[in-house]
Amino acid sequence: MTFKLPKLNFAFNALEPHIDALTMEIHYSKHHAGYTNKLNSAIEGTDLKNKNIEEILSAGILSAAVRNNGGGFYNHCLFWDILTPNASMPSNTFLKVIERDFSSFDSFKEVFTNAASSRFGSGWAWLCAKSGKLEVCSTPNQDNPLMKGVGCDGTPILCLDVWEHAYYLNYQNRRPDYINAFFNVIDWSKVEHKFNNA
Ligand code: MN3
Repeated sequence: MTFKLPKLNFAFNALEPHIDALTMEIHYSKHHAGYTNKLNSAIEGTDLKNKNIEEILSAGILSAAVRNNGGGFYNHCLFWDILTPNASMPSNTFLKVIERDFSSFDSFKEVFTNAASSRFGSGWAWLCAKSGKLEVCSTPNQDNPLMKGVGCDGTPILCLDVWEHAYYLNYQNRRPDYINAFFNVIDWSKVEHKFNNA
């Protein structure tokens, strides 16, 4: 298939002040578009052309071009999907799942924040569903839990981009401030929906 940049559910400036409009615009229309176009070039004329993105990423040994651009395509699709200008807390039902697996929402927040802040260099922090349970992990570069051997598995249901391109214009070196702001723009109903479908 030919992969397409998904439509954003919000305007570039809708997540301000947590994520600024210029960062959103460049991130979506340059970075994500770039991964999408390069993924399409990388799979052209190969067997991967018949597969969906989940099948491609979980296929095993991937070329650097497919791994980096396929990961970049998938990761940003999930990231945009779980962001919203109308954030709220998790539902009572999902809060119970979070409390069961992390003891409290605050301690989930702490575990996720640690994963995102301790990722050296560029990468992602993840919340995954694995056998009905929640797990947090992180990956380097554009790797993700669908890939084999990344030390992180399960079905991704929430993610945070900690590449500098995701925050540097507004936060410069202050990655912890960006991570903290992220909690103000999470669409928990989407995350819960993805958990239930995992
Ligand atoms: Mn990015």
